[in-house]
Amino acid sequence: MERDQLRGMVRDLLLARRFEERAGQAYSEGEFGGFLHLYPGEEAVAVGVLHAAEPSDYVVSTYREHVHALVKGVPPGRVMAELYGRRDGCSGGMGGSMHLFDRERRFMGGYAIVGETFPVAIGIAYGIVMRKLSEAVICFFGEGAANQGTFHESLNMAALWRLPVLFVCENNRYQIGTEVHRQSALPEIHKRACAYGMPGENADGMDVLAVHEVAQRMLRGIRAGQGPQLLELNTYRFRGHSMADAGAYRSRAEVESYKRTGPLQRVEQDLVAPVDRLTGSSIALDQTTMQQLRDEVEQIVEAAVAFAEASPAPALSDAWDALDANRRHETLVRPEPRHG
Ligand SMILES: Cc1ncc(C[n+]2csc(CCOP(=O)(O)OP(=O)(O)O)c2C)c(N)n1
Ligand SMILES: [Mg+2]
Repeated sequence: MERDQLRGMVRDLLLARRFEERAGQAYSEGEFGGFLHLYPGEEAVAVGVLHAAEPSDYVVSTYREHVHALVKGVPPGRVMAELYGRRDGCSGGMGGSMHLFDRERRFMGGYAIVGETFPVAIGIAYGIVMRKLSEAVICFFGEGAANQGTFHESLNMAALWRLPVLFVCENNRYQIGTEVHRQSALPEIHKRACAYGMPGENADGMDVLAVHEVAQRMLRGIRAGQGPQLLELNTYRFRGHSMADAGAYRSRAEVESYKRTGPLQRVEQDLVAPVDRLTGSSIALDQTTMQQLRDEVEQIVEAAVAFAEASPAPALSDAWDALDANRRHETLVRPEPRHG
């Protein structure tokens, strides 16, 4: 790995953490409403996988998707403006936190329904096969979604038709307040791959370099036409399920133990320490570089907030113009503005 690539990954880890903390703060201050599911603790998953993606690869994700959008290249200001429900948001301010979308960057949506991502992913992948392209679809989902019918149906179909999909399970051990062993007969989700005749692997989702390495290898195979694969990444969320969740079902000791070995702590230990087990001292990041990166992401996030705050709310007519049926067929009649 080149030093610049490593630097980019560490920068995105820091950006992801800071963006989410700042979004949580703005939400607590009443700057915007709706649901808000934050990602601290899980950053190495999105960053490691998406640094192995090509710009031509597609991404579909869940409601916990801000970081996936950011790392796929959606500008931070447009993501923040969407959380604020503003016109310059990446979904025109009409989707909010759970419905980010950016066709140009091939970020094909956050989805609020558990298990909704799978059929969307295989539909896009089927389009890639029809056009004989060497592109991949990366489908992120939580371990809670692995017991939805759409998981089984979609993985079966993906394998049968050799669709180019990397299914990425973000196993953070909890589905809101239920721990995985209470919900899943087989909590090691990657082992289910054999039921569909596809390769399945798991890796430490707290270690960004390990994630990157396995995702790169799997994606290369998928783009080369080898069919779908299932990757399970073991991780943990440091905050509640959403801003409405105080997380009383987990002990403080458990949360603290994960925090001590979180993705940013790993970076500090592995990349900054004088003896670098992973990369060799020639590309290791020093403390000065780390501080520069922290300063850089602070500026990016504050600029994103300023951008969001300066953006107006969408007008009612924006919602009308966003209807795809309107654009394609013009069969619907715009309602007369109401007076009084
Ligand atoms: C079909 C469906 N059922 C229930 C819900 C309510 N719900 C929202 S998130 C969630 C838990 C999902 O857990 P997991 O897939 O592990 O994702 P995580 O939040 O841990 O990232 C549930 C049950 C929903 N959104 N959709
Ligand atoms: Mg979960």
